[in-house]
Amino acid sequence: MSDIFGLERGESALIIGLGRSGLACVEVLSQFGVTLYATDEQDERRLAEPIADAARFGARFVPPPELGSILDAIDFAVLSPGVGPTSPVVRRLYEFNVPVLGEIELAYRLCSAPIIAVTGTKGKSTTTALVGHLLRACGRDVRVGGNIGNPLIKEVRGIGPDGWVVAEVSSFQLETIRAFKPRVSVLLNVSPDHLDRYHSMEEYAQAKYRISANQGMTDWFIGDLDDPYVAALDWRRGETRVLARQLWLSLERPDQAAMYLRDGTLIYAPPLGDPRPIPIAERDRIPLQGEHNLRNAMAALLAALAVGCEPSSLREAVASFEPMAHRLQRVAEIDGITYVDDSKSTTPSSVIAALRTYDAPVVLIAGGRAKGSSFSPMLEEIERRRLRGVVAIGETASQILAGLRETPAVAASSLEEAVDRARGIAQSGDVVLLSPGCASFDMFTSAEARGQRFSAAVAALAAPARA
Ligand code: UMA
Repeated sequence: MSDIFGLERGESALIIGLGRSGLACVEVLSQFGVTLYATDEQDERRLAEPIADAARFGARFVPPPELGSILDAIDFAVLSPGVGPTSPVVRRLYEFNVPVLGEIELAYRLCSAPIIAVTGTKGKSTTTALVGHLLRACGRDVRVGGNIGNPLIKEVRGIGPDGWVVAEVSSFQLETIRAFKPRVSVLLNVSPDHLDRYHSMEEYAQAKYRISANQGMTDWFIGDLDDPYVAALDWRRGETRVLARQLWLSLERPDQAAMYLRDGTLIYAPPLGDPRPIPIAERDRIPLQGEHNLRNAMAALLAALAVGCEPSSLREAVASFEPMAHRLQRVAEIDGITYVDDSKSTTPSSVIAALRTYDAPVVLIAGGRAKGSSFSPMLEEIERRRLRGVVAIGETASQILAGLRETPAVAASSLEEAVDRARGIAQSGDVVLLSPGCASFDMFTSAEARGQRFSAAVAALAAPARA
């Protein structure tokens, strides 16, 4: 690119991956008069629809084996987050020294509003949505996008410097940032995930740390002091990687935190100006369940405070937040049994967080496609908490069954059968919890589709009782 912060008519770009991010880039770049090519490593016969969508914006599809014919003419390439750095197409681009950017980086370069970026293994979407909600309630013009589902590049268009963009960013997206410099970065937690893409936890954590890589001393970094991978960035340890001003939340070390819990109330200790602690909100009025969600709320509140929201307006704002679908979402109570959809739980550690939310006996429905994380901590938690039972589904069902000694566990070949079996095991007062701890792609098109099927199966349980 001739100017790293601009796009010039007549430049040529290759879009890699024709999913949501790729198609959004095609649409936006077409408005800048960029000559567009697109490629995708999936079987071309299954790409008819996205190829046609891209063509509507003038992008020509080039199958990966034919890329050699255009690479000399490409000024830059835009990589979809799902395409890993070792993919054959990406290696090819590196050989030709073509600059490779991610969609987040491109969005940043086209954005005139300051950005609040949120990452972490768990809780990213809830925190991102809550930050957006808090800022809106405080009267700000806000756009929310990124890994949460709607590509950021489509949200940053049409918002001015007085507005705010709240971006959920994944480790995949952070791999390909260059200049991306959020005004506020939030790192919630780092626990094993995507170890089918990263060689080690260290490598995964390094990708997450990139969220603050370009921040300066007038920016803000928000982190959870109780998470060892995040706390490793604390300036008090002599760590100098994060230049931004740091705001820490903690439930364990209130004396070192800018936000902590005291007698059921979240307290803010301002790092600048009058240092007297300010009560922000009572724990009971935050409509999110579980300790992990309390931490998400604390991070979101710190982000809102960092950008100047009045403490007094945040109390009501946080209380009016509506929890997101497929995240510990209570979908029904039938015969005294509560059914909870936590389909967005795709790592073993999010299953642990979900189990810790409930005091009542739980029947857990878990399993799906593994993402490289060890199941041991999750299985230990299941045994330790003496669950009423486990119904295992998907590709990892036999692995889950084999790992349990004390807990009654059965397999089911469909989600409908799993719900039926869970109903048979559960007693009045119990919770039937779908918290798979795995990706959904072995049985469903997405975690959302899995959650919807769960709700439908639960609704079907209720139907005969109504008839
Ligand atoms: N493809 C290749 N080669 C590959 C892999 C994929 O050509 O090696 C092609 C596929 O054939 C497909 C396209 O790339 O046509 C898909 O691209 P993608 O996987 O990047 O998916 P998008 O639809 O663009 O969605 C992405 C994010 N997906 C991933 O990071 C895997 C979405 O996050 C995000 O919501 C969306 O951009 C908008 O920003 C989803 C996700 O699972 C929710 N994220 C992971 C997570 O949360 O753990 C990181």
